Amino acid sequence: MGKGRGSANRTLVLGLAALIVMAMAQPTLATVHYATWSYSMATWTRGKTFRAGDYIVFSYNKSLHNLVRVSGYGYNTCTRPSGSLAYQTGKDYIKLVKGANYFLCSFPGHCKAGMKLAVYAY
Ligand SMILES: [Cu+2]
Repeated sequence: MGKGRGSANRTLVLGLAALIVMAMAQPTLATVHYATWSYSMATWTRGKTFRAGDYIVFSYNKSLHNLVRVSGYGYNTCTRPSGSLAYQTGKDYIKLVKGANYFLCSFPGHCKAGMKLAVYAY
């Protein structure tokens, strides 16, 4: 009798411990950041914190702009690698990867006019 109860208590304690560990392991919820994709992106990241798995929703007029994920080189030189994918829905949901994330608009002259974004996600 006593032995059975002790075993049940041990099971309960282990179960609670497992629940606590699972609760602590829960990832924090992703944040969705909203951006109006424009020529003045230089200060958009100011005061914001980005984490890997967060989303940026880029809103823009799809007949005037697009969105291309590029490398640091592409960002610095405003060049789009040939064959790279362009998002062009006018409301693109982009998931951030850990580290640097670079974007530009590949319409002629737009990137050099400021339509580019560098986001560092932790
Ligand atoms: Cu553009």
